[in-house]
Amino acid sequence: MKIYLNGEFVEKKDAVVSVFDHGFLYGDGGFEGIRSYNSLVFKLDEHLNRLYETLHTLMIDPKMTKDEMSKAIVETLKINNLTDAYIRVIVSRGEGDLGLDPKKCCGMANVIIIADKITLYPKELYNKGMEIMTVSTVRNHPGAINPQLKSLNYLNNILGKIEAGNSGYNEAIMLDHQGFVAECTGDNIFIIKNGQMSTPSQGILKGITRQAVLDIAADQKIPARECLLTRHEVYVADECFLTGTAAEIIPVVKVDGRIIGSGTPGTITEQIREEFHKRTQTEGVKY
Ligand code: PXG
Repeated sequence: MKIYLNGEFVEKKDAVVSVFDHGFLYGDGGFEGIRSYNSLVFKLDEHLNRLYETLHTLMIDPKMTKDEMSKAIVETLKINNLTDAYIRVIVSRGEGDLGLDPKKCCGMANVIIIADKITLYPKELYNKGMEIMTVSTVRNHPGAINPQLKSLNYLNNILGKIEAGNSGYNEAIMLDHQGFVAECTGDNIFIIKNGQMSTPSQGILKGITRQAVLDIAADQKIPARECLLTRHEVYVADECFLTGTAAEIIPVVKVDGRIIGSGTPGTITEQIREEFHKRTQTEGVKY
């Protein structure tokens, strides 16, 4: 496996950065998780826009244009002979001293691109649907670390994931600072009730897969809205599913012990999944 590290391709064992990197010391940096299918990078521009927005707020300069980053991603896929891959782009603050102050860092961000294969959940969960719970760990307050930042500080989500795992669940709903349903630890959430699709509007990472699903809904004339959602509305929904680059689209059939709809993946969920799959095979940046 060859890894892109600051403009060069190196073997996995040589892909190392300093222990003084503030990404390691403080989670000071940003990242993206991207997928390619059938030699097409899905929604590459959208992922790069989100990455550069995160870096803008963090005031980290990767010293690469989006175009150069895009080329580096494609090169990483080609050099590793991957037609279907999960791509992790990491931009960390770079080396500094042991203090917090980013001004004392060298100003040279570390840019890393790893391309590999992953499947997040067992295949049968996609067919049967998943059971999830709500965890007591609240999603970051938008005035603290805005959930829209895809920063290297993922402790909020990791604490949620640990809580879910301790109770035997793979994934969990996190509420926002006002008690509304926000999202899951690494996925956005959707419900469908009486033909109407809804997804939370606040306290979330604006998922690229979430937007792809909203676009499919618009094209297929399925009414869809971004709004505030309560747990009650999730419990009484006809269908529920999660979206994420890693997870793709996964049906949810039970939440906090409440059966959702018929307890099997819903028909609109399946319709959306099918179209999503079709688009991933035919849309994207060719390499
Ligand atoms: N919400 C959060 C908090 C995320 O981290 C999503 C939603 C989905 O966004 P996209 O753009 O991917 O549709 C994410 C992204 C993992 C893992 O191992 C998950 C993400 C990132 C990195 C790792 O579960 N999810």
